[in-house]
Amino acid sequence: MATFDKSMDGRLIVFEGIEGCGKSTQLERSRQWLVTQGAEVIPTREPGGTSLGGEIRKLLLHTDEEPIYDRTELLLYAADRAQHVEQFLRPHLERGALILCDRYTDSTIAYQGYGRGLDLALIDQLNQVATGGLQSDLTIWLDIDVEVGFERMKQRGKRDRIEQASIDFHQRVRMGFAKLAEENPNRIVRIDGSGSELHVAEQVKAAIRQALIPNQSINAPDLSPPKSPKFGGL
Ligand code: T5A
Repeated sequence: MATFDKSMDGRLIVFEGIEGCGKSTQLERSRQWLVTQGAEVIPTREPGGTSLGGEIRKLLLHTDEEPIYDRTELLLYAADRAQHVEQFLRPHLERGALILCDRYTDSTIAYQGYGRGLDLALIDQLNQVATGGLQSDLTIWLDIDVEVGFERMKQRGKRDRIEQASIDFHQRVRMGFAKLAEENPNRIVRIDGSGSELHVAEQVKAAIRQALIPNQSINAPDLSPPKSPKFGGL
């Protein structure tokens, strides 16, 4: 199994949360802001960050002719991730890019672990196999009430297979993210996603700044920017 080279220059920032939390909106806002700061920013997502992943995404979210069993679902997300890490994330990180990723390993723990009730140790192992140990440098968890997320998704129209799961399922998923944030305080930052887009964007910006500029907080992980001036001016 390939292992992650810790000397990579790039940075991986992940956006997580329940349905309708606003992560895609905030990822795009962050991308625009970071570009104006002179950073080379690459947006991507899971599932579906590669061509193969795009096919897996269709299977996962839009299959309604036959049931997808929980373990099948888990393996499909893992397959998407393995391809994404090897083909996309690792090469871009190696050449020093700043990647913004819509969902990553914590989604599997929250949805398939806490939501579906699959074994958390097994999911950790699978995440390890799929990523070769590649963790996010910063994960921004946009936290909102399940009802608020549902209301936003309702206004947006048709819902996919996972969005159609019960409210209890999504409550468990949210609890999963809360547990993950509690267990990984140096990697996961909780941001209240219920405010206006602009207000949330300001908080996201602050979290990214803190993560990319060294020594800003004694609790911040060591995310010193690479020697290249890629993240200068933040
Ligand atoms: N999944 C994924 C797993 O089960 N396991 C895994 O391992 C992985 C990786 C696909 C599904 O796959 C599951 C989780 C998902 O069910 P997805 O493509 O990320 O994942 O699907 P969604 O979570 O549904 O993502 P969306 O892009 O559809 O929703 P977002 O990103 O949560 O929200 P966003 O930004 O699109 O906003 C939703 C709506 O709210 C509005 C927006 O304009 C939009 O209409 N909005 C706001 N409204 C008011 N105030 C704000 N602050 C707002 N911010 C956004």
